[in-house]
Amino acid sequence: MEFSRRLIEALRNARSVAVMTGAGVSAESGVPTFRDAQTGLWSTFRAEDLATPEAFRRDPKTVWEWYALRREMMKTVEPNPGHRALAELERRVARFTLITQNIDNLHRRAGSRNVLELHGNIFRTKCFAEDTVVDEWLETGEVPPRCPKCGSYLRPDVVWFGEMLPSREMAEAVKASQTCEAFFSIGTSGIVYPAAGLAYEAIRHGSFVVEINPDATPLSVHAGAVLTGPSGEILPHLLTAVWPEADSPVD
Ligand code: BJW
Repeated sequence: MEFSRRLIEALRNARSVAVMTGAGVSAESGVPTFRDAQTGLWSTFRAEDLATPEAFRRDPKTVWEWYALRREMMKTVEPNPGHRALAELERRVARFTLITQNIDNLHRRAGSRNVLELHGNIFRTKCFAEDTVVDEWLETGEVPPRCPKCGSYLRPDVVWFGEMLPSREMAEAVKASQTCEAFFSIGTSGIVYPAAGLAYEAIRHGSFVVEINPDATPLSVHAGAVLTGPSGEILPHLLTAVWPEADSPVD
C-alpha cells in the first residue's frame, strides 16, 4: 500500500490530530453501517424513520425493540484492526482527539481514551421525559420499561434526528477540529450534521484533512488526501508507513 510523502510527513510532524469516525469503522467488526443496517424483519423500516423522537412517541415498542436487537448484536462483536490502529495513534501523537458518531463503544474497548461520543452510546439508557441517565429499572415485561423515578418510558441514550448533540462533547469536538494540524474523516458518509461540518471547520483553520472510505463522499473533493478502501486495512498500513521503526500497531 502506497501513501504520498506529503501525507506521511504531515502525520509524522503533527503535534495535534483529530479523528472523526462513522459507522464504516465498525463494518469490519460485523456491525452493519447505519444506512445498510436493515435486514430480515426490519428491512421494511428505514433506519432514518426509526431514529427520531416522533417515531418513539408514535411506536415506542418498535423503536425500543430495534435498539435492543442492535445492542445485543453490538455486545457480541470485537474491535477490528482499524479501531486498534486509532488507539495506537493516540499513543504516538501529543494531542489526540477521537470524535465518533458511533454508539457501539468499540473505540473505548480497543483502548482509545480521549473519545467524544457525539451521538451517544447504545449501552446507556435514559428517561424519555426527564432526559436523565437511568442505570437500573424493574423488568416487568412491559416494553419499553418504565423510569423508576417518574414512570415515563425509558429510551436509549443516543441522539436522534432533530435532537441536540451533547453540548460539552460538541464544544470539545469543534475546538479539536479548529486547532488540529491533521484531521481524519473515516468511515462516514458525511451527510449528517452538525458532525459532518467538523471536517470543513478543520479545512477552514488550515488543517491537513484526510478521508478514508471505500466510497466517495461530499468531503472527498475538499480533502487533502483521499485513501480509498476499508479503514481496517488502511489504518494499520498507514501507521507502519509513518513510523516504520515502531512495533506493528495491531499486534
Ligand atoms: C466504510 C467501510 C469500511 C463502509 N471502512 N468506511 C440540513 C443541513 C444541516 C442539518 C440538517 C439539515 N436538514 C436536517 C438537518 C438536521 C439533521 C441532519 O443532518 N440531517 C441530514 C440527514 C440532512 N441533524 C440532526 O437532526 C442532528 N441534530 C441537530 O442538528 O440538532 C440541531 C437542530 C435540531 C432541530 C432542528 C434543527 C437543528 C442530530 C443528528 C443525529 C444523528 N443520529 C444518528 C442515529 C444515532 C443512533 C443510532 O445509531 O440509531 O446517528 S443518524 C445516523 O447517521 C447515526 C450515525 O452516527 C449518523 C452518520 O452516519 P454514518 O456513521 O456516516 O454512517 P453511514 O451508514 O451513513 O455511512 C457509512 C460509511 O462507511 C459509508 O460512507 C461507507 O462507504 C463507509 N464504509 N465500509 C471505512 N470497511
